[in-house]
Amino acid sequence: MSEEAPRDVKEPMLFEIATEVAHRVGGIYSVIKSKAPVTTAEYGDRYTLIGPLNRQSAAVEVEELEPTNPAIKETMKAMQSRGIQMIYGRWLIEGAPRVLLIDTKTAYGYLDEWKTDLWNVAGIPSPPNDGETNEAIVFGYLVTWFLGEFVCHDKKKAVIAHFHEWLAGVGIPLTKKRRIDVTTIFTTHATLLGRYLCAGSEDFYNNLQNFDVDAEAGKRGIYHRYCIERAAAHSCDVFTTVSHITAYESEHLLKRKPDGVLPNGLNVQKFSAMHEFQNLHQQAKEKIHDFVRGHFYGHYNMDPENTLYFFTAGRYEFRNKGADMYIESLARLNHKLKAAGSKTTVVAFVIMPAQTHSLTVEALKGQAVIKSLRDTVDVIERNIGRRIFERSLKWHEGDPLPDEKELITPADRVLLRRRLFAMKRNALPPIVTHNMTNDHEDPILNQIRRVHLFNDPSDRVKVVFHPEFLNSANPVLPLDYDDFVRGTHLGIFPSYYEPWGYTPAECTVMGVPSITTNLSGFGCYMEELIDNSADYGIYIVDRRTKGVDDSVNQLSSFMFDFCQKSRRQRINQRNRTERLGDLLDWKRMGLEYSKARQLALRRAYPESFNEEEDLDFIPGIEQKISRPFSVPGSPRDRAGMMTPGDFASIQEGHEGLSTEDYVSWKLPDEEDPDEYPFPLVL
Ligand code: G6P
Ligand code: 1S3
Repeated sequence: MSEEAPRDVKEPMLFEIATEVAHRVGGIYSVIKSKAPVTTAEYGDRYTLIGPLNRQSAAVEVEELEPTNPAIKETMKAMQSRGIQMIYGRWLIEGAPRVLLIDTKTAYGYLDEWKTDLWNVAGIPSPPNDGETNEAIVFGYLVTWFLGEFVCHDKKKAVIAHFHEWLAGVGIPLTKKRRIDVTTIFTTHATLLGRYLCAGSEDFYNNLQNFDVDAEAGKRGIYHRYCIERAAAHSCDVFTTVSHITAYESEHLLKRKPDGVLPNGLNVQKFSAMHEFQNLHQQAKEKIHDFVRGHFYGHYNMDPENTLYFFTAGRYEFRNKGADMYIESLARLNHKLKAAGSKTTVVAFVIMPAQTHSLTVEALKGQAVIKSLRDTVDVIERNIGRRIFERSLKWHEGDPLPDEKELITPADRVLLRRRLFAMKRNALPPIVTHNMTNDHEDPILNQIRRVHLFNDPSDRVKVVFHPEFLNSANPVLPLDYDDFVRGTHLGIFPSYYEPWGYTPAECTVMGVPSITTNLSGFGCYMEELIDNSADYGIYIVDRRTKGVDDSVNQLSSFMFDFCQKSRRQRINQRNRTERLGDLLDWKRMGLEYSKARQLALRRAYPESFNEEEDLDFIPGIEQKISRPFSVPGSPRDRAGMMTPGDFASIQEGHEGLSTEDYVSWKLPDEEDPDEYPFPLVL
C-alpha cells in the first residue's frame, strides 16, 4: 500500500468490471445496465464501467467522448502508446454512465507471456485451446494494467474495483499480488461448478457439502476456470453473491463464505395513471391474439375471451431453467382441464434461443393467410358499408330497411370463399416457429414429443416454441420481450439452478403473476418477505423438500387453479402483483452495493475510519430505508428490513453469512383490494 497521504475514502473512484458492459450476453448485462441510474446518482463522474470491446454493440450502445478525468486520460494514453486500443464514452442508457471498452484483440501478442505469469504468480493453469479462458486472461491483465497505471496518476482518491463473475475475475488475484493500491469486490452471479453439476443428474442441494470440488471440476474439463473463480473469491477484499442460496453454494464450492448478498434490482416504471399497466396488458394481449390466430389457422377453435397465455423464457438450459418441468406440468394441466370439461384454452410459449436456420414457411404462411383474410374482410366490410350508405340516401318513408342478404354480393362471397379455402390445413399447427438446426435432438422438442402435446384440436393446452429472443421487427411474433410479457397472464420459471432469476422479477414489476421455485434467489427472497405470496401473484414451487413428481404436481395445480380464476380475480391479482415492484427497485436493492463498497474501503483503509464512526455510513446515500410505496392491499414491510442483505447485513466483524441471519418474518394477511375501477366488460 502507498506510504503517502492516505487516499480519500469519502469520495472514492469506482470501477465496475464485467464482460457484459455495453454488450448483451445474459443476466449480468441486465444487472449493470438497470443499476446504472442509482450508481451514477451516487458516484457521478467518479464511476466508470470497464469491459472488453465488442465493436458491433459499442457502435449502437456507446457514444465516444474524450475522458475529462486527467488520470483516466493519462492511463489510456500510456496503454495506447503500447498498442492497446480502447474506446471511452457514454453508455447510451438511463443514467448515462461512462464506459471504457478495451480491445482485447490488440493484446493477444502478450497472451503466452501472461499465461506463464498467471501460473507463476497464482498457480492457475490454462490449456491452450480454451478461447473463453484466454479472453478472460487477456482482459484480466489489461484491467490490472489499467488499475496499476491509474493509481499512479491519481494518488489522492481511494479506488474501488468491483468485478463481476469469473470471466472478469482474473484481475483480482493480480491486483492483490502486485499490491496495487485499490480495494476489490468480487460478485459471483452463479458458480461454475454449480451450473455444471445442476445441469447433470446430481442431487445438488442435498450433496453440496460433499462434492470433491477439484475432482468434479477436473471431470468436466473446467479445472482451470474453476481456479480463476476460486482465486477471485479468495483474493478479493469483499466477496459477494446475488442470493442466499448462491451464498450457501459458494461457501461449499468456492470454500469462502460470502461477506454479503447483493441482490438484483430493477428500475420500476411508475405510470402517472395508476392502472395504466392494465391497459397495456390488454393492448399487448391483442397482439398475441393476432399471432395465435395466424399460428393456429385451420384449427383455430379457441375463444380469445377464454384463452390464457402462459410462458417461460430465458437462457436455454433445459434442466437448470426448468423447461423439463414446465412441459411435463403442461401435459398434466392439459389432462386436468380436459377432465374438468374446461372451456379455457391455454397457449403456453417457450421463448428460449436455440440454434436455428430461419423462420419456418408454415409460421410465415400462417401470418400471411390471416392477413389476407383480414384484408378481404376489410374490403367486404367497406363494400357493405358503402351499399348501406347508398341505399340509405335513397330511402323514403315506408320503404323497407336494406335487406342484409342483398348487402353481401356474390362477388364478395367468391372472395371470401377463396380465403376460406386457403385456410384449409391438413397438418396440426406447428409447435416450433423456426427451422431448428438439430430438431430431432432438441431437448425441448423431445420433451414435447414425449408428453404428446401436439396442438391437437382436442387439447386444452397448446404449445408454441419460439427458439429466438423476441423483437418487434420479427414478421411472425412482432413484439419486444417486455410488451410480450405484459400481454401474457402467467410467467412460469420452475428453475432448478437460479442464483437470482430476473424473469419472474420482471413479470412482477410489470404486474404479471409468475411461478418460481424455492431454489431461485428471487423465490427465496419473496418467500421471506411475503406470507401469502400466491395471493400477490408469486407462486413458489417447492423443489427443495419435495420429489420431482410432487413438484410437477404442485406446479400443474398452481396452473390449474390459475385457470379457474375469473377475469375480475385476475385483474385484482395483477394489481397486487404490480405493487410488489417496490421491493425489487434498485433504489432499495442498490443499498447493498453501497454497503459492500463501504466494507471494501474499511478493509483496505482501516486507518481512514475512526472507531466511533457509524459502520453504516455510506456517502451520498440517504441512510434511512423508507417504507415501500404502500397503499391498502400492499404488503407491509418491517421497518429497516427490506433487502435480502438486511437478513445478513454486510458488516465488518461479521463472520459472513449464517442461517441465524435469516430472520423469517411474514406479512400480515390483507384484505383483497377492490379499488380497481370496474366499469368494464368483465
Ligand atoms: C386489463 C384491462 C381490461 C381487460 C383486462 C383483461 O385489466 O384494463 O380492460 O378487460 O385487462 O384481463 P385478462 O386477464 O382477461 O386478460
Ligand atoms: C446469472 O445469469 P443466468 O441466467 O445464467 O446471473 C443473473 C444476474 O445476476 C441471475 O439473475 C441468474 O439467476 C443467473 O443465472
